[in-house]
Amino acid sequence: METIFTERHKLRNSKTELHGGEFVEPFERPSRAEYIIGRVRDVGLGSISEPDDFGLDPIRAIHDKGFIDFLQVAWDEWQSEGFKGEALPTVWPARRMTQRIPTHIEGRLGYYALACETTISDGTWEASFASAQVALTGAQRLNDGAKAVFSLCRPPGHHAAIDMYGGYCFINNAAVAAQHFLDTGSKRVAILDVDFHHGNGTQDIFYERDDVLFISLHGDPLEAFPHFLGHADEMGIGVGKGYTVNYPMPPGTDFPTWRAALIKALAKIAEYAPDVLIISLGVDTFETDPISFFKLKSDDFTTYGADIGSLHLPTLFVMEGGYDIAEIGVNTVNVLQGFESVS
Ligand code: SP5
Ligand code: ZN
Repeated sequence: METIFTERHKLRNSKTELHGGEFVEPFERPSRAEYIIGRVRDVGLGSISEPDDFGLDPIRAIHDKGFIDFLQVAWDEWQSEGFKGEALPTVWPARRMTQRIPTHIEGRLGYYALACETTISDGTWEASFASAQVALTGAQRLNDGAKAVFSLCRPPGHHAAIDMYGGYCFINNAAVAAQHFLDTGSKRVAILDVDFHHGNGTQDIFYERDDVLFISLHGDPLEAFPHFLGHADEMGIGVGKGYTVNYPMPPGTDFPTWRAALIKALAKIAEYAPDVLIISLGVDTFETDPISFFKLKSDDFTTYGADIGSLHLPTLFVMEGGYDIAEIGVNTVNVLQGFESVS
């Protein structure tokens, strides 16, 4: 399997994450991608290629224009205020307040943020843009005939909504790839999100559409980030009704339970018969992930990779989360090797 990767991910190198009331080194850090690409090389998964440049249009096809404009200037405007730390919001358009977009950067941060653990720092836009190009290049490889491709995106994307960033995500790479498929001939796309966290951004983007089936397996939002989306009764609206499917699961969920949900999800995907399948691949379901509560072991990733491969669909793997950094390479590549073992 070919991997799409660029060192430009390192431009996202924020120094701070708000965690437990303290500023800590971010869990989402550059070494994550280095461990993954290292493992891709060690096992000889396949060739590693730089992304092509598809520009801003495919990103604007998913995200709000004002939001994308904001991401491009936020760090500079924040710095112009003379602030010493990284950019994060301190105020939101909360219940019974207006949704008018402020002019001051502090107000705009609150308007466009869905969470404040994620700071905006120098290079964040550049890395996010490059990450989207990695996803787009993987999608184009499938269009050109590849059976499966690994887009080693960083920063991740699945929490980024139409006009909101957060949860370490700025541009929704999987959604941008899905729209690219639709704009280049696909009629139906399925996105299966196996990251520990609910893919609230992807759900938001496709909630009223029937050309993208979105299925997510995740920690119950009553107990886990993003806390305000991802319940089992969210199923889409309008023509999108039935095209969003959520499998929230409780703390301590082990692989047999998780896999039972996966098998149900795979059956729904097979029934939908998409032209292409996108996997939002987060490995923060691992038993020793520092911020998550599922109990998957390294071998389980191989097993479920094979389960996904048994669908025999053209498949684009888009990297999302995973924070046990020492094991992130093994767990991620196990999924890809499991997938290949049945293809
Ligand atoms: C892409 C992705 O995986 N984003 C995840 C963002 C999660 N950010 C907030 C995490 C809050 C974690 N609280 C954990 C308490 C552990 N005891
Ligand atoms: Zn996650």
